[in-house]
Amino acid sequence: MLSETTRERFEEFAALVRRRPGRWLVLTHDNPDPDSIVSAAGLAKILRHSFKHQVTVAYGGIIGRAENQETVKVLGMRLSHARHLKWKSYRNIALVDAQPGTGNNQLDRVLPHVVFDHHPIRRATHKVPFADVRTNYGATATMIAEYVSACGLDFSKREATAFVYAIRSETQDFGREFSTEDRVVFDRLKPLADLRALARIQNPRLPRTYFYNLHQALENLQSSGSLVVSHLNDIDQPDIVPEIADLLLRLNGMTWSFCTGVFEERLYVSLRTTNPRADAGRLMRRLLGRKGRGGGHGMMAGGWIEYSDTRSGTAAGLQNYLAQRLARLLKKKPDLQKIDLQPS
Ligand SMILES: [Mn+2]
Repeated sequence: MLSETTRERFEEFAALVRRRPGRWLVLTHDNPDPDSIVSAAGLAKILRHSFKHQVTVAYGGIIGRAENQETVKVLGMRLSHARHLKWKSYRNIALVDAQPGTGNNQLDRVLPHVVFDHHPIRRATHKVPFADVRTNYGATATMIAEYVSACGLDFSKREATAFVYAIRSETQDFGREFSTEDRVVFDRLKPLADLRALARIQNPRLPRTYFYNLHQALENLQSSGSLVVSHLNDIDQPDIVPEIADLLLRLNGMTWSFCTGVFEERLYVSLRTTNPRADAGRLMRRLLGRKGRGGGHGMMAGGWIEYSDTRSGTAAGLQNYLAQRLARLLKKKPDLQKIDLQPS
């Protein structure tokens, strides 16, 4: 389950790690998803077991979704919040499932020493001493699993379970972008996984706020042609926004979905499409402009913008403005119509 590229890149990675003594910080992106969490756990395992380094795994934002909390539990991993870190005590920093300069992680002006990611490459990443960015991979976890194998390390039942879930959720059960390598790693780890634990991650207990937000999203549906939009006012964790966007894309007749939600000072946004030839990440950056931060892949993208910083001034104003602007960018009528779900 080792691609030729990984075999070569691993030697380079190993050489860099050997050259850099001292403690390592492995950082996920903010509000980490299973791909980011599992990639961080895998990289920490490599640094600890194959290179005998001390490692702290940390994240920014919130681990919001119940599925993601279960993933952390299954791995039994220790995760620190970035706000509690003593940054000076880490000589080395690795960033997984993200890149510097994207605004979706805690490394504002600091350049990491190592980057593993599968999003389109950013300019700042070219300055990173070791970066392995493979945009054809469906999941960063796939790449990390290959590195774990390159080290000759085995996967525990729990690790196999978490990797399988990460690949599955990141590719939406292989219904979204993925490569042969994702399939190879998935097929190899699936027989090692704990199916009950996997079921527990996939169907976790959910807090009441989840249903409250879902209800709100369904009450606020709008559309213009094959674009479906929904806005959430008060969310208690930003991860609900991409989750609703995924759900809305399943509505018959829709090819684009857009969801927004207000959290603290920011408006979080998520964009999804069924069109495999689209560039949702680029569209997202055009949509948010210079005031926002965002990006993504071909069929999925996300970002945020501080609403007080915009001409709209209010969250609701910005929500309407962005939905109309998106409709225009997609060459659809900017006057979105409310969707009535009641059967006629
Ligand atoms: Mn990812």
